[in-house]
Amino acid sequence: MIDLYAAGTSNGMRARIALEECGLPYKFHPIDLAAGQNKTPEFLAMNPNGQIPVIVDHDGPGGKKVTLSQSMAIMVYCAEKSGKFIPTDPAKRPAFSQALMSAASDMAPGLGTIFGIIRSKDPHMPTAEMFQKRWREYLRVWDATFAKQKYAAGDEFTLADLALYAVVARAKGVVPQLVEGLPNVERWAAELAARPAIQRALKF
Ligand SMILES: N[C@@H](CCC(=O)N[C@@H](CS)C(=O)NCC(=O)O)C(=O)O
Repeated sequence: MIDLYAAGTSNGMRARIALEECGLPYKFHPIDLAAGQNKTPEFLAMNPNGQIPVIVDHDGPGGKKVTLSQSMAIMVYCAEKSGKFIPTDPAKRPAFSQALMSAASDMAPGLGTIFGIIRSKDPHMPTAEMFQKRWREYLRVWDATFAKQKYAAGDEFTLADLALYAVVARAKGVVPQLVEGLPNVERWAAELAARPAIQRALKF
């Protein structure tokens, strides 16, 4: 059994989507960030950064307990544990890594930066607009990619789709104009939104 500590942010969504899609049994512990439940001594013992998501797998490799933070590390852990969503064909791995890293290092931090600025007490709008323009440009490139191929890393559905979807779904929920008018992204996102595991995962 795996314990999941998360909230309904894009990083929290990623961890829960991975657990659901990989079919790993887990117990969900909602963490109220506004109430500071991520800064208690018990939580900091699991992740000294005081951030969600965290998983505790009581039956990790060798039967040992594994405590893990970082949404992408959790996604990869779940994929490896279940043997799903990572291409086994070495020829497909470079495109897979590229797509996964785009979701991890461009899309997710970019969205976090935009949210941080627009939710601040005195938002500096030129900076917000600069990051929104950059994020939108990343997504426009994704739209062109989805015009040529069905999934993020090619013709195979992978962890990169799941990682990217959490960010796109979260952006759509908070700043809908960031994702509007990109028909290929919309087609891809609609397919993922219809997956029962994703629907279960997003009920925070
Ligand atoms: N790189 C980390 C980022 C985690 C993160 O930023 N978590 C946010 C919610 S999305 C959080 O817990 N924020 C509360 C805080 O920093 O106090 C990951 O991918 O898991």
